[in-house]
Amino acid sequence: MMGFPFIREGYVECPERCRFPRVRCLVELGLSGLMSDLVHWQMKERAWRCAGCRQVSTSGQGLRHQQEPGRQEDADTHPAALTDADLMHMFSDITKELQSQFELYEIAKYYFDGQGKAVRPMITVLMSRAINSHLHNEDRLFESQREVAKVAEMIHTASLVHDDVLDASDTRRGKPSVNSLYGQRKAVMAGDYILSVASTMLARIRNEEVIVVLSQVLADLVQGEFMQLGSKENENERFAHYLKKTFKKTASLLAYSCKSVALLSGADENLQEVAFQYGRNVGIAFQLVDDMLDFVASSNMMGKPTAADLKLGLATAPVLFACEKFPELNPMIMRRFQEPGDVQKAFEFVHKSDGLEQTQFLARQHCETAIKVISSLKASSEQKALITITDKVLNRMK
Ligand code: GRG
Repeated sequence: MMGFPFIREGYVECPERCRFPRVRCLVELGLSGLMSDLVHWQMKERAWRCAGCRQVSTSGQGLRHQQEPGRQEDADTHPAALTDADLMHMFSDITKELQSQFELYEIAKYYFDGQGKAVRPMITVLMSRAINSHLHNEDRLFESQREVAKVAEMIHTASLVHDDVLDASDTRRGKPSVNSLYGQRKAVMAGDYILSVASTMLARIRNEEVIVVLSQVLADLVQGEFMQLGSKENENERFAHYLKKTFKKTASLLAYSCKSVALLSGADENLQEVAFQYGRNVGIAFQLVDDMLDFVASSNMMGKPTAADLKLGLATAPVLFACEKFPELNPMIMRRFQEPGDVQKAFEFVHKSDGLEQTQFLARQHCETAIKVISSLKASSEQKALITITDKVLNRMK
């Protein structure tokens, strides 16, 4: 039996009778186009996604709510609950935009399956409503701002597709990567195609400043990836190089998406800067935590192998901090952990040092700065949710 995958979404009563009554029910109505085996199909037949905690149960039962330690979940300021209605059609809207010649469409829509965390569109929508509320006393979301949220997710996804080609990664989000399924040529073209459709959607917003601002992200992504190819000989310059790369590769998209929706709300330069700095700081913290998780989270959680960065020859914050205690790491960094045993030794040095704690501390500092800047906005549920998100960024496990 061969068919096209359709995801039908609807809101139903939570099977656990939770206090977040809106539970998204995803019912997959066909086999994935890969002639995947029936077992896989049955596993994915029903997935319940709670709007409150975003916990997913693929069996359709046993949904569990997880509260963060020491934090009372409040439905009024919960980031996912606040953005779920705005983003509920995002993936189907994006896949509609991607309609094309059959195979290109299949490949391009592969990651728009609701399995990503959708952090960028969520923050973009929250920022839109927080600024609209601050400026106009109404938290209505403009259609153009919703488009920016979609474009942000598409740029992110295209960069993931290209990243997996460059790193020859076999898995992404716990499933086979696009390149492993379709080969690198088709994957590169699918990434290009997602970007080109995103560019058209951006142009359709018809705001020249937003086009300029979001185009900068594309240049930054490529420059950030390029910077990652080289390490600085001089140890003092290494951390600055790493932070600059981190901004370009990860934070730029969040920073400029936030700035774009501020622009679309009619924000002046100061307010645009507030939005930009919030996105920049949360984005840097997000990447620092990502780099830390590479040393602590299990492969299952991350959907990719652990110590993947070391294996790729990359010295991230935990290693750079660990160098202070273990200068033996310096030559390993310069040879990109290529000698036998380098990866294992570097991994151990990081765990024997305070590199992970220092990375966490730096991420926390960036989150505190993000909270400080966003606190200058008029209080609203969305402004509070933007503060809550910093906590989620710091405590995330995947
Ligand atoms: C095609 C625009 C374009 C760029 C090419 C390859 C490249 C240049 C840039 C790489 C950018 C990249 C992949 C940065 C990593 C950012 C990051 C931390 C990704 C993981 O984000 P999550 O955890 O992913 O939000 P999910 O799976 O939840 O969507």
